[in-house]
Amino acid sequence: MSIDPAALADLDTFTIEVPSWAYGNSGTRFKVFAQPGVPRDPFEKLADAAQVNALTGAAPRVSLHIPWDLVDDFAKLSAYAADLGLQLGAINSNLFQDDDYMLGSLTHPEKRVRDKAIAHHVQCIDVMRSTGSTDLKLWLPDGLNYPGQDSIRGRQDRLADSLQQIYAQLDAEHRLLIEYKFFEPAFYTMDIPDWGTSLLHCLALGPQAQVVLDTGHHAPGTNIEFIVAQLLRQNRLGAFDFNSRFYADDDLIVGAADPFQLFRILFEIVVQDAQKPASGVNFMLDQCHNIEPKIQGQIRSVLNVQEALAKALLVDRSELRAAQERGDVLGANGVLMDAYNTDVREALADRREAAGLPRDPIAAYRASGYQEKINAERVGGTQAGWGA
Ligand code: AOS
Ligand code: ZN
Ligand code: ZN
Repeated sequence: MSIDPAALADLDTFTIEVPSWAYGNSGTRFKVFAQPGVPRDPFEKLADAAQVNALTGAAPRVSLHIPWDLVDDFAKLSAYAADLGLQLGAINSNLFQDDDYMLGSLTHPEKRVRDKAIAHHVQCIDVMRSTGSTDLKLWLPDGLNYPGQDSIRGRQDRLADSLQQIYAQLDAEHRLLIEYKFFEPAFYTMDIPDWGTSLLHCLALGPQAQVVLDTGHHAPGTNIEFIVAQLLRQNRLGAFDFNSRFYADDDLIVGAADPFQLFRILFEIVVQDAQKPASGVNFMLDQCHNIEPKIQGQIRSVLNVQEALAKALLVDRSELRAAQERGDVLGANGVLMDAYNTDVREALADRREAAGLPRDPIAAYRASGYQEKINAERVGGTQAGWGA
């Protein structure tokens, strides 16, 4: 398939939000492999994120995590981000690392614990007012390990009440992004296990509540692009947490495990024009680079999403619709596969060169000397919090 550069125009305005925690040391429950040069504070995380944006031109926002990224002066952090050409993005709350939350946070049987978890989100909303962030991302690790441990229904009722109290604190420009996950850290039930539960709570809360789809949070074989189409149709897809999985919530580089699935997901985005900024969908990464070099892993991730989107934009939509309408099964599938099997890398390199960016951002990073510099300067880098 030949590539009409005009077909890729939407890539000019398509941006990806990177997570601060991807730059710090992290690991699994078995081991955190510390790497040289990792950031010692949120300012250094932003300096690393600035490399990704400078070399790709497509990653201008950085998600923060509270408490991992707590600083005394968020206005100063925000100004530092602006100096680097960055913007502070979604604020992620943390309901999974406080001893009080062992049996749940927003769903806990004790009101004291629920109030503590709600207050944490009020703190996050205060941070948003300082950083200018508009997205509060809530991942609920609550759940049960054993049947009978607690009331499934009771936890939903308590969750609805807690979420309503958080939602009431939002400013008009804020969104509450509610993420789901089908297992882990709980193994019998999660209290927000699937997109349906997240959507039900969002619908009960109001229009400022939307669903976060983490691509690593589904049972094997789940058709994720169907969920994307359905949530977009309801105007309730707030954001992605992009990553790759082979077995569970592996948090590997997006597109590395199944680039065809990433293409199909982004095609459903393109079908409903959600790749455009006006859609409000926040395309975020949520990955932990345990054995990969951190900054290069982020660059690779941004490039993988761009490549998948470019292929989705190349689908001949009129030919596809005609084949679908005449019931031409193989013809319609062939239209999609023609786009997926198109090598877009040179066309994307041409676009980067025309924009004054390096054709090969990873090679440019490796040649930049930045990694050697931070390896020499930084000693005692922080952990992201994962696997800590
Ligand atoms: C955890 O599995 C979820 O993917 C969370 O979205 C994420 O890792 C967390 O928000 C980090 O702050
Ligand atoms: Zn996530
Ligand atoms: Zn996850």
